[in-house]
Amino acid sequence: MVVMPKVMGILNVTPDSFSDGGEFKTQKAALAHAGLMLAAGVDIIDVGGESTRPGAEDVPEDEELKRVIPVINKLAGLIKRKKSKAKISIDTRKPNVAREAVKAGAHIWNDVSALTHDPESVDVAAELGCEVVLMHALGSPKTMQDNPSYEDVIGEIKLWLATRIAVAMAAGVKSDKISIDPGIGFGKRLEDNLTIFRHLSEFKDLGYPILLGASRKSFIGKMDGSEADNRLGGSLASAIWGADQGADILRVHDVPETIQALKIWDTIRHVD
Ligand code: YH5
Repeated sequence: MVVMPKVMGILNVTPDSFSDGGEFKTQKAALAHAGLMLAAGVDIIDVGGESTRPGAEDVPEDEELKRVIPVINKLAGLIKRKKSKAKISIDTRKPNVAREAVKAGAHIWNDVSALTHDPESVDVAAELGCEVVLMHALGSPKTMQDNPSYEDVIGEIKLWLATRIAVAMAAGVKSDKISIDPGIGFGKRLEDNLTIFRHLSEFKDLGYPILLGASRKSFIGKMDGSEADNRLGGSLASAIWGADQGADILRVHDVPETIQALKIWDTIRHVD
C-alpha cells in the first residue's frame, strides 16, 4: 500500500572539518537545525554521532556518547516545549550508545549494521523494547565500497533482511517494532542502487515498513558529477520515487523541501 511517508530528518552531531569550536558549538548548531526541522513538521529526528560514510574511521564509544547524549536530552526537552509529536531516533551501531540514547528520550534505534556490529546488540534491542531499523550493508563502512558485487541484488538483500528479522525476533524484538532498509550506498555500485530504486516495492513482500535513505548520496554525484552539497534535486527525485514505490519513512537532510515535494505528490495522486 502506498501511503504518505514519514519524514526522518538527519541531525549530524559529528564535528565537521571546518568547525574548530569544539563539541559545544557543534551541539548548539545541531539543536538550531533540529528547531528548523520541527517547525517544518518533521516526524522523526535521526541523531548520529558516528560517521558511517564510505571509508570513515570508527568513533570510540565514549566520544560518541559525549556527542549524542546531551543533544538527545536537549532535543527531548525542545520537542516537549514545542508540543511536537516528533520522535527521536539514534543512528548507531553500538548497544551502549543505543541504551543511553533511549534513557535520554530516543524512541528508535536506527542501526546500519542491522544489529550485527556487536554480539550483544540483538539482546539489548529486545531489552530496550524500542523500535529498530534493520539496514542492509555489505561489509562495514570502512570496507563496504571495496568492490561490492551481487548476482541478484534484490533477492540477496531481501534474504539477508529476512534473516536479521528472524534473529531479532528470536531474541525478543517484537515484530511491530521492526522497520527495514535496503541501505542505499552501503556496499552498492551505481547499478545496484538503481536496481534497488526500480524494485523498491518488492521489499514490501517482507511485511515491514520500509525506510529509504538516499539523500545527497554519491549515486547522485555519479550520475551528474555534483558534489554532496549540490544534490537537492536528485535527493527530492529519489524521495518522490521512493514514496511512489511505497516507502514508509524517508531519511533526508532537506526537511522543508522534502515535505513540500511530498505534499504536491500526495495531492496529485489523490485527484480523480
Ligand atoms: C541509510 O540509508 N545512511 S549515514 C554518504 C553521503 C551522504 C549521506 C555524500 N545512516 C543511512 O547519510 N540509516 C546513514 O554522501 C542511515 N539508512 C539508515 N537507516 C550515511 C549518509 C550519507 C552517506
